[in-house]
Amino acid sequence: MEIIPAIDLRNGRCVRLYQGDYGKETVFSDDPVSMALRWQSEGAKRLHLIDLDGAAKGEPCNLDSIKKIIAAVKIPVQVGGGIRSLKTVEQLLSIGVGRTILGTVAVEKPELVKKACKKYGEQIIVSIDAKDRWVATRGWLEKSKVTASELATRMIDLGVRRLIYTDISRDGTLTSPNFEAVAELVSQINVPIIAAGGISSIEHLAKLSKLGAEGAIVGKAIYTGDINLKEALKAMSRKKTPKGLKLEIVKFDDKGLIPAIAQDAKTGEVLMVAYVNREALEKTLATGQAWFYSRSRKELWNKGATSGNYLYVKKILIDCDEDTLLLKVDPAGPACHTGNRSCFFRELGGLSIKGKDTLQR
Ligand code: AMZ
Repeated sequence: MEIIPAIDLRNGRCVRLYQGDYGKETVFSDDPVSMALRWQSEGAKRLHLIDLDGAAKGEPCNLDSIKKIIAAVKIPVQVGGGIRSLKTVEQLLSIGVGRTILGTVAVEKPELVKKACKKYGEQIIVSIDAKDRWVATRGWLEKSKVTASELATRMIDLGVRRLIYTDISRDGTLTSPNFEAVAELVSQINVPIIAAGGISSIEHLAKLSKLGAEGAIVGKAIYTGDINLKEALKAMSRKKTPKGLKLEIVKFDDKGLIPAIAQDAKTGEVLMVAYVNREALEKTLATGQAWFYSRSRKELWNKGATSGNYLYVKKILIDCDEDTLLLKVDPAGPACHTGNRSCFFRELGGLSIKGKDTLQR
């Protein structure tokens, strides 16, 4: 399970609120960039940035801090708070935000969520922030007439690929997460769920992982020291999937994809390169046949389902920086759709032989 440190921004500072109450604020740093660098140096693979002024005002107010954080860190960031138009989504994506988080518009302008998902896919997350079952909006200052579970179903119907669920009564309280609500959502909804609110120990993280949460947002606990981020990341990465691949370490890009090279397990010949998303990888693990994700058709494909030229996967390796997979395969026939054994059957011209000679060691 992914652990995502939160940086809540208010007036350019890094703060935490108690149950989202703007009157109950603790300032943890005047320098959000140094906080971001700290969480990155402790091993975080992603940051969760919330523009609290933006959430209350209805438009981004801490863009400067967000830009500075993006420029300073190497890891992707997801940003929420005040994103109420497609234009704002685009503005944030254009400055390097990996994923945008929509809250209020999920209740007030669902058609905008639909459009955004159609255009930006995995780069759109909907945050469902609930207090006593009811979803809150506009900086959590307003209560809607929709329950978390109803909103979740509506959002999936609109094409939302990932949800964050926050229990407002527990947020910033260092008590415990709302495990029941997370379990209910995970069983009800078939997209990844990231849990937030009240997480204050490694045991809480372990339990959320067991319930099937894809990720957990940790806020106050890492600022107070109740959770040591480094230790938590270490503890959670120990969990292995049945076949030994640590899915947690796989760095899917912001479209949820990672390139996978297929190599003949016997001859070492490189056969093809394609992309996989989490679902394709899980299907590969479950079936032993290679599954990929087609970026042009925007769907999963089982290699060989049409041609009969399946790739039977013997082993999956991940590279040193965890952003490329190597599938050692036993091909049932030619891997390339042209009928060639490998997709790499053409030599690209232009490399001068003279250059090759002079470059020889
Ligand atoms: O703490 C709060 N009062 C608060 C908060 N953390 N209010 C909103 N938010 C977060 C939501 C979500 O990630 O959890 O802001 C985002 C939603 O913002 P908007 O502007 O889309 O409703």
